[in-house]
Amino acid sequence: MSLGELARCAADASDLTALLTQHQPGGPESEPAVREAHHRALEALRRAEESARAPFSIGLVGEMSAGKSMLLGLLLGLPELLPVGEEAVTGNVTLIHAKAASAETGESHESAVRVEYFSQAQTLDYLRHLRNELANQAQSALSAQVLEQLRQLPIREPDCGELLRFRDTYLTGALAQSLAGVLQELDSLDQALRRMHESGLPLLGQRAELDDELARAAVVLPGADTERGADPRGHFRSGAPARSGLGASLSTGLLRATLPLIRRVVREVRVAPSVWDLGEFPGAELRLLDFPGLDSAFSAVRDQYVCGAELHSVHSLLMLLNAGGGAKDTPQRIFRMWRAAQRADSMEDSIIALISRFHDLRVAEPVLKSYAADTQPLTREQLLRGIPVLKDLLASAERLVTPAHPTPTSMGPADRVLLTSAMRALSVSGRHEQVGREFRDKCDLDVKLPKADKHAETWGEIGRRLSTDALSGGLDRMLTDFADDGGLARLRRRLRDHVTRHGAALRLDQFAERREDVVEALRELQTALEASGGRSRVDHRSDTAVSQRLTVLSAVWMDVRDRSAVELLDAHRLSSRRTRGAPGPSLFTELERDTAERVYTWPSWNRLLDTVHEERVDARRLRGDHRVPVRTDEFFPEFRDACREIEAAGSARLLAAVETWLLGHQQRVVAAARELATVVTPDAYELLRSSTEGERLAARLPRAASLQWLRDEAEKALRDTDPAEPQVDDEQVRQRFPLRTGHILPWHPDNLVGSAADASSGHQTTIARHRREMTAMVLHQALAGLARRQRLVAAHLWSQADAFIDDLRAPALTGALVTAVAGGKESERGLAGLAEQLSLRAENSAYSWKPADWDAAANPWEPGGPFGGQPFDQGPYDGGTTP
Ligand SMILES: Nc1nc2c(ncn2[C@@H]2O[C@H](COP(=O)(O)OP(=O)(O)OP(=O)(O)O)[C@@H](O)[C@H]2O)c(=O)[nH]1
Ligand SMILES: [Mg+2]
Repeated sequence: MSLGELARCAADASDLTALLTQHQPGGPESEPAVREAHHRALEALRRAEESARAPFSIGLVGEMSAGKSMLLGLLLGLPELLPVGEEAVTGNVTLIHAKAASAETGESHESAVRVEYFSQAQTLDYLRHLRNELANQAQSALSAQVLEQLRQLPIREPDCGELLRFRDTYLTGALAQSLAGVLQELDSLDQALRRMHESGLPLLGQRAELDDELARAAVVLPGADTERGADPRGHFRSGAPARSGLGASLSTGLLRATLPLIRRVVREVRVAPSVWDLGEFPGAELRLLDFPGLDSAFSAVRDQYVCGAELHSVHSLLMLLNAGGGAKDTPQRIFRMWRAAQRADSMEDSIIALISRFHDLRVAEPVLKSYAADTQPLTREQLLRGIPVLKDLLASAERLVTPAHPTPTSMGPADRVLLTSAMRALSVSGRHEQVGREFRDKCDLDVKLPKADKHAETWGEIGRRLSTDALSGGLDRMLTDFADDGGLARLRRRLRDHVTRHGAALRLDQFAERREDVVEALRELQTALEASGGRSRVDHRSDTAVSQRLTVLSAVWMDVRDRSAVELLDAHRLSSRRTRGAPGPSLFTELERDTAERVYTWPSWNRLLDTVHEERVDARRLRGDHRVPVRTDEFFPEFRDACREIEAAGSARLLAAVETWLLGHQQRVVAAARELATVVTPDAYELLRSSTEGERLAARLPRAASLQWLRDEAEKALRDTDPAEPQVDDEQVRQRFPLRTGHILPWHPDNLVGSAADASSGHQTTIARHRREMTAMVLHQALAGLARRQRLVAAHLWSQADAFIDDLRAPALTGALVTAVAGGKESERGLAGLAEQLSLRAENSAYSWKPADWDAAANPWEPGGPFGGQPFDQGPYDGGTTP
């Protein structure tokens, strides 16, 4: 399966959505079961389409303060993009839509930030999660009866009242202490809901544009803001976006107070190609998600809930192991959470493990120095024996990324473990020079950067000393890459390789579940429709027959439309008549001939020639008292009139050429229309016309079968826009006039040598040359006028044909034709017809629920197949025991 498959799934989802939207169950007659199933199906289709169209997404996860937020900002070239800080800072998920900025853009920048609140349904779900969490944690302390009461506690409104009353009655004293984590979350949620009600703003299900300060309030954990964490305000952006709508009513206080109701913050970022060329990813786009640290004492229950929900849509994980903290079990826990959220088999394939803040690795300075200084060859084995904390970290990182059953395309574990340091990256990129004072202080850059640089250099030395043989597992390169730039270039390359290699498969894996949901939902809708007696009197089987033919017809029209934009502009190719199927001379040739004929008949030429012949004028005898033969100016009126006439004639020639061109396409148009007529019979056509709306739709069909109306359009365009007198003013013509005025013809200094006879033939040659020049100029003028008209006609025909194609493809026409062909009226196409249409449409779509689609017959292991259904152990491949 490929990305093309995903595109098809998205398109099919969109088609089916259109079908369902067209047939809304409204009105009192529709049953609640149908309405619900309809709603669920639409929802499943929406999610499936979203998933199929979604760009590749990568989540950054790990324990708190592993450096996720900072690393993410640096990857995109915006170190201050996200709030960072020494203790748990991130309290909400941030989704970053990262797109490639244009090549001219020197810097990465952010273009918008918004907050998205939980919907009502999500809030209820979160409340149920808290209830179930309480029940699980209090299991051993409550009597079976009370526990059951808790489990059954109804949650129908976004309101904590019931749960709080239960807490006050049963969850007190020491039990309350042991449940403190969940109870605290319940309290925060209660306060958030109260605060929302007080504000009078219906926040649930809403999204709002924010500025930097508000965006910060929406992600930073309470308490982390003032004491900890750097304020990134405005250092990287030229002015915060203006807020409007709901965003304008939000305040920092309200966002902080309602943080438990926030689903996520979304940021749109344009990444400069000089930082990271996102053009290498499908769609030149990536989604990156910054998660809260998953071992924070502040908000563990909520974090896990929110992250669990978001992990669902993530294709791959960057799992950060904090080198400064040593190996922990948080990553394994996260992995389990992820596995629970996804269903794919080889999840390890889609994890990249980063040993982050690597320069903070706890190794005594002298030990490190001794390895760097030693001149003996060094093996991985020796290094890890001397630095066990690195050995442990590498081992736990490799475990994370090693699939139990590696596939041939899996990257080796060594390819998916990286050493990184945001500090080193910041230092090498030089961006620390641009960050704000506050950020610098809070991240303690003045102390951390030099330390990072020093350690990086030492590690770089060690990397260069390490042996490069297979046993080193690439550790030498990992270390030197880390030393070079904090490992970011290596990370970006790995991500690109990863997406190239696994992108399509991972996205399809994830999509598979959404597809199943759709199939299930459509099947339920089908059942509900049939159970409600929803059978229409119209047989919608004609649907396919009609739409297929309409598609062919509009394809032919599209071809005419597209060719008109090119071919009608080519005067060398257009011709105004056809003789016995072959095109006559081109418009260009015709015009050339017209012009030559016209110019050659000017009386002035004869006068000139007569002068040369009869009077045998010899220029040498020309004196001031001699009669001046012909002046150049005398040719001007003839030249001007010829320009006007030839240009005016161009209009008629062009129209004739357009007509011929259209006739060349007529046959295909008629053939496609005839094909449609095999299903839209005269009876069906009459039925279609029997209503006002139908009449209007029916009017399109005769047009679709003939190009005559386009010819009339071309004529109209020429008539309406061409002025009666061609716009050739004297001044313009004068500029084109090829002879210098005020001279006499045909005396040319070259002809003054030789005899009188020589002079005469020389004069004739000059006359011929003048005539050619004159012809060329008139032709030039005529072609310029013709080109203007060609553009006009081509543009007009293109837009007329385009609008007409839209009409042909409009679902209204298809729908009306289907109904008419099936012998019904438009009014019968309500919900009743949906059951049939649904089953027909789904049959050919990516969401078919018919088992036939799986092609069971082609399964070679089925009885009767080429392998005759033999069990493996009886076949020729029985484990090598066959001689
Ligand atoms: N020494 C060092 N400090 C780092 C590095 N990366 C981040 N930090 C610091 O570590 C602290 C935590 O960084 P964050 O990016 O907020 O970490 P996080 O994983 O997002 O933390 P939470 O969101 O709170 O879980 C900040 O003070 C950073 O300045 C690094 O590579 N080296
Ligand atoms: Mg963070």
